[in-house]
Amino acid sequence: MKIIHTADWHLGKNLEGHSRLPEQELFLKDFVRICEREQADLILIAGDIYDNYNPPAMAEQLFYDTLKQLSRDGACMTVIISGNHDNPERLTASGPLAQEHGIVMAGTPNTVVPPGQYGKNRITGSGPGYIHAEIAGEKADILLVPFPSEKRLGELYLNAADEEAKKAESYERRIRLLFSRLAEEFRPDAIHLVMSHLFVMNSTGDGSERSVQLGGSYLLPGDIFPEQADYIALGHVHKPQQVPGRQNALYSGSPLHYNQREISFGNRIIAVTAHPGLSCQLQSIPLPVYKPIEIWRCKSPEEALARCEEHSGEDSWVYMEIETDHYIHEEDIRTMKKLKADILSIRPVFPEDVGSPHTSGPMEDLPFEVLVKNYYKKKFQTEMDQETLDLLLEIMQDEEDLP
Ligand SMILES: [Mn+2]
Repeated sequence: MKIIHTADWHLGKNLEGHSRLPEQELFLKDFVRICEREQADLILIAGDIYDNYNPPAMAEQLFYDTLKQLSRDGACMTVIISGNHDNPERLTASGPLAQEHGIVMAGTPNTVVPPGQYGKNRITGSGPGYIHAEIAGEKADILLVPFPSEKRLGELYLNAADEEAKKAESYERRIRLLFSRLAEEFRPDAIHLVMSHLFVMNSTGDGSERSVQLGGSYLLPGDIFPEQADYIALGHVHKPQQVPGRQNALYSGSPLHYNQREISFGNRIIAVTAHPGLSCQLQSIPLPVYKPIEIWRCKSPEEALARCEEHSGEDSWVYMEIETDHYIHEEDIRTMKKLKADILSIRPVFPEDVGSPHTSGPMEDLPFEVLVKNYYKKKFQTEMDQETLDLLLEIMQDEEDLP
């Protein structure tokens, strides 16, 4: 069976108020082409289809058009789970209509997908959080764990008059219990798949899910997934990566760079060849950059103007940082924007800021220590003494070490 794994499309997402739908449309066309070329039997979309609870109508239309094409008249099954950005009810509202196109949708961890014919394939059995499918003559069991927020996880156990579940009070222990129970649904002669949208520890920086990282309780260890799984398709982290210590657990990453912190890595989708009882073969399929996000650091307003003229024909998003000793004239700003479309911001960098950590990159990339020192200096006009800094770092460390 050929499986294609993708996630974090964030359809309808803006960049500084500019729509990314034209780029997303280009990606979706490529995606349909790739799935057809690979003759995908099963497509897994691991959450954050949309960027928010009320996506623009255009984004929904794009999504439905794409799903219909992916179906190849019902030959291919597509399984979709919701991420933290999706509205589970809205995402899955079209479920009954989508069934004939082989589309399976799960909004929350307690979703029960009805068994039956899905296009040319079948779901032969199901329960909360899993399906038993027959796809292209092979059996596949898929555990479906859409974004398991505290609340949704709570609902899952609400009616369970079950001492073990109630005792599993910590988030991590409850998720672990959930996965180990669901793994009991794996049949010995089927391909064992897991889909989820969550944050596993050691996944490295992408920026877009920063609040979740800081939320602490949502961080999970990489060994949380069932041992028996042949492939684990994850969403949530935008940088493609493997879960440390778990070769077959991957974040496919998002198809586009969604902010300037994401431009350092390439976007991709994952192709998986799987058969019951055999280990999976993974292949990474790179995606083009449809419209790059660039940071232009210019030594003067004149250089900035020249650069705008030189690159006026290029289709890119640009953040400009311009070294200057005076505010940049309105007229120059207008000229720059006229010469080069899609300048997202123009930031003057004054002599006193040159070389300071603030200008070396986005603030979020700086170590905590540097941020604190900068803040302290700004606030009190004096350097923070080492003792105070050490104390603060110690407290932060203790916080991180909490179970
Ligand atoms: Mn997410």
